[in-house]
Amino acid sequence: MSNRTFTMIKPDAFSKGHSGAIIDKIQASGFRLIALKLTQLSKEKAGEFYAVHKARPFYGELVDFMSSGPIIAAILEKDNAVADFRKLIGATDPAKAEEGTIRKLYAANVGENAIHGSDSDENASIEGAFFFSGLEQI
Ligand code: FUP
Repeated sequence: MSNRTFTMIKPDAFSKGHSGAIIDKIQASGFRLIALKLTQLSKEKAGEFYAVHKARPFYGELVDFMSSGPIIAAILEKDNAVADFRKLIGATDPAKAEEGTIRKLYAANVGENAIHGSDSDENASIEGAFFFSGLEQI
């Protein structure tokens, strides 16, 4: 699955009405939509998704934020998907993100940073399967 990545439009960007513009930008950058859904994470599910950050001081806020409202989860396909998508979304902290990146355009701060992008092929596969089943068919 090295040509696929996983993304979430986070509750901040969704509630501000940026989802359409963000999906446009993703598609205009050459990513194809493989799977997409509007959903909301429970606190428990958000905690599970971000379990790798459990020991970090921001974990509680991160779980509260990620379960605070609807998100859009999607699987995307493109050559070099993981690295190219990380470049498209920009640095975790929007203040450090390059001009034109999704976080620079739409994120308020490091906690509420508009969008998620998997950081490895392995995590793209794990995270996609967290939200979507039947992936072997698509
Ligand atoms: P990224 O891979 O860019 O999403 O960043 P990380 O995996 O390092 O962090 C995951 C999420 O934790 C971020 F999207 C937001 C949150 N976070 C904070 O709230 N504060 C921090 O200092 C770092 C991350």
